[in-house]
Amino acid sequence: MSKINNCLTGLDNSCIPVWFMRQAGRYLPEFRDLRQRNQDFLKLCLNSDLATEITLQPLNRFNLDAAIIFSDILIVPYAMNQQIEFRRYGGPIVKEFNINSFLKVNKKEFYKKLEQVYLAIKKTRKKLDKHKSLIAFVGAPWTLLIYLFNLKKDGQLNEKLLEGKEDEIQKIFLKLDEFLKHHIIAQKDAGADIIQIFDSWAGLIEKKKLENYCYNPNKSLVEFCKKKGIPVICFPKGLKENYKSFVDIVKPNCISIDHEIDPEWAKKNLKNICIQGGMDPHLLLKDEKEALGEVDRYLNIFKNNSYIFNLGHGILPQTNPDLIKRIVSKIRENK
Ligand code: 1CP
Repeated sequence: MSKINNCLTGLDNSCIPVWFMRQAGRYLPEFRDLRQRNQDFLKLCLNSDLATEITLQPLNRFNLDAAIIFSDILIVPYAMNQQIEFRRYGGPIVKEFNINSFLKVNKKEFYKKLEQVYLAIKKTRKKLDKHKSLIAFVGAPWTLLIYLFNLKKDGQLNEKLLEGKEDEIQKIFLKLDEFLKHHIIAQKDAGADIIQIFDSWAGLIEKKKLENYCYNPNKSLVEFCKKKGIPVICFPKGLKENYKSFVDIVKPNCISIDHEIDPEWAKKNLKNICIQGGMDPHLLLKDEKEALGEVDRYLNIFKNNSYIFNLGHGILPQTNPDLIKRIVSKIRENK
């Protein structure tokens, strides 16, 4: 059993495992090099050999406890008949969401469109040390809706686009729930050990809609994972003090905190659960001493907890890979 799986299931809290969100990505020269030669991001995700190679790039450099499969949360809407454009800057967009083709999605065709993702998981699992976890993931329905409806404008919610769409949203959420579960189980069957659910835009939901748009959809996916025996990590980014209700209601095996959450508050308020992450990725752009000091702070606060070291969001492209190496060494020395 891997260290992270032991940590998630409460079997062993004697060590602090480590991995990073966006550990495969633009801060690595070998990724930039490969990306330069492969301009189409979607094709890259759907090429099992290249996706395997990218997934393993950070593990070839650093002594991490997990690989996270190189893919994207928007691969699911893609397989649900939507046209996705991965822009070089500004992130991905869905070109004219087509609800008819979305609701008509066929399970067999869905799997067929994603077969390279499952093959990449299979190939990665084969090459990965058996003590290391392979993390697969899905986007939560709300975060996917952000892209389906193009709801985000300069980091803010364009609320007008949601007006009068309650019924449509419920239909979309139901369909997403069904197909996200198909994607979860297919990733598990291909060899993934853990599922992380990214609700990266949970912070944009108004409080009275949290139950419908965040807690309930996450809970349905978490209960499914638990029923299937798959350890599950949730990352409802931006929820602030509502992280507590999220944990109480959704009950994942592990909760990934973002960098707005005070780790002392998390330790006190997020009970009976493994905690992951928290450190501000921007601190990795400052001087090394300050960054390593902050790593120490997290290790100290969570020394008697079930804790997985990670950041409060993905590694930024400007990060120096040598610093990642030093952080990993520091965590290894911390017995
Ligand atoms: O141009 C490039 O090289 C592409 C940049 C990139 C990468 C490396 C994108 C476009 N996606 C990815 C891979 C990716 N996406 C992974 C790989 C595994 C790893 O972490 O190493 C994962 C887990 C994701 C998940 C993802 N995609 C999320 C959830 C996590 C998060 O960052 O909050 C989200 C919101 C996306 C959408 C997306 N895809 C790509 C970008 C730049 C974005 C964010 C855009 C935005 O801010 O709206």
